[in-house]
Amino acid sequence: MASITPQKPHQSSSGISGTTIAVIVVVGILLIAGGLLIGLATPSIFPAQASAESKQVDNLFHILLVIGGVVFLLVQGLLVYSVWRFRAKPGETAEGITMHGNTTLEIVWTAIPAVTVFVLTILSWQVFNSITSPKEGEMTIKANGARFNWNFEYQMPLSIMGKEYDISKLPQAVQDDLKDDNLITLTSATLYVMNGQPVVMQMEPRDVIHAFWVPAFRVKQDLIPGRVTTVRFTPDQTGEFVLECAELCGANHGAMRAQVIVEANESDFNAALMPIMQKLVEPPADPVARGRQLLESDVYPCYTCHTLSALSTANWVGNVGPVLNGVADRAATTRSAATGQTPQEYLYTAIHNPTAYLVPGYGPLMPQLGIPECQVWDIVAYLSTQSETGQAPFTVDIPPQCQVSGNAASAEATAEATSEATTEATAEATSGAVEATAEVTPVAGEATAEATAAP
Ligand code: HEC
Ligand SMILES: [Cu+2]
Repeated sequence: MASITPQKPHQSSSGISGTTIAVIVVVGILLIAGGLLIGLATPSIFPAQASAESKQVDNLFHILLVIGGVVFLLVQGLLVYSVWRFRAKPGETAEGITMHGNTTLEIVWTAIPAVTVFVLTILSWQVFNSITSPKEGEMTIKANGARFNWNFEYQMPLSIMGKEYDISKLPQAVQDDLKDDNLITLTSATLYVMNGQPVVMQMEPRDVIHAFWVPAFRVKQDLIPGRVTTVRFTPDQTGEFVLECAELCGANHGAMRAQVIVEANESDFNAALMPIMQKLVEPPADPVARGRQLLESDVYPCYTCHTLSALSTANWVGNVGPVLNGVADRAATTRSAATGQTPQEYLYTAIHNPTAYLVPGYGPLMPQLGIPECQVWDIVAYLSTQSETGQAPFTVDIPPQCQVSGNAASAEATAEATSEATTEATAEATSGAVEATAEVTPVAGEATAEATAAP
């Protein structure tokens, strides 16, 4: 025991006795056992392991924790041992002994950490490479982060609705969206994914840096203004998890969360997105109702900055921007006087290009959210009803391309549907001068209809 203590500093390494070796071995075993114990005990406080990546990250973390545990016990053990072993005995007043270097010891305590760090580098690099590399058949989901919420964009075929539509009667915006790829862009405030389906998120912020973090998936990635960053994961457990912003981004950063729902299979996934598509393809004819529906969907972050009593049940209790109660009266009076705009123009600009005019007392904090034009008009229509009397003090002229006419869910079209599944159906939608050819991609086994445009 005494021989590992530096009482005989000139002792050569060849003079290590059998007892010393036994002590080193026993202490070594105790250290490793202690390290393993620390490594095993701590992760019980971890969140669920709900993705393929989470296993790899946790394994790596375990290895780090065990090594860290060994180092911790070694350093603290030596410290405690030395305090006890080399304490000043009663009556001892002499200086301590003088120590010189020990080459063997120095080589050993340099080599062991160097090898350890090298091995960890290789292990970390392997894990990093594996979780960031593209996976086969991965699904692309776009994510937008804006102070202080998230939204997610999906490209989905109309066929998830499970019924036929007369494409020429769909809202113009949906027809335009269908034109290029036959898919409809759905925007959701909840991140829906599928068990076992690899996902690549393509992410962009609307304002400052945010960070995508789903603790249960063990992946984290910054969203950087002016760039698209990606993060990949493969959920392997159904259930509900949390997405949090992991980059301090302003007053309500702590509220910048979203729900992540891992659906069991494709049909559950489609069913989850159906209500969102339904709002697009069968919107209420009244723009005020459409606007309200949109604001209540939490797809845009308005509620995190504004309070609006009429929508307080849909968490409109933010305190970063002006309270929007009575905003229609202000738009019709002080705001139009200050900007020289009509009330509807003022509201449109306040949402579409927020910094063009700043409400006195407020800074340029409201982001340009890239909201499609017709949706802005719907929001303007809804806000025009936010007056003292509850009556809109001015009318909002919804542009023709944003007006919603007939019911696109056509009973005739369903009746005409052929019962065999065809791979593609061509719908010739003639709308004014625009001729659109739409390909309808059916889900397996479903019939498609030939939708012919009304003249
Ligand atoms: C990050 C915080 C933030 C978000 C998100 C936000 N706003 Fe604002 N908003 C502000 C601030 C700050 C102002 C005042 C400064 C200005 O005029 O731009 C403001 C001003 C407004 C005004 C003018 C109010 C008035 O009294 O004239 C309207 C209308 C408005 N916002 C609507 C919206 C809508 C609709 C959304 C969602 C699509 C939204 N805001 C999202 C912070 C925000
Ligand atoms: Cu954030």
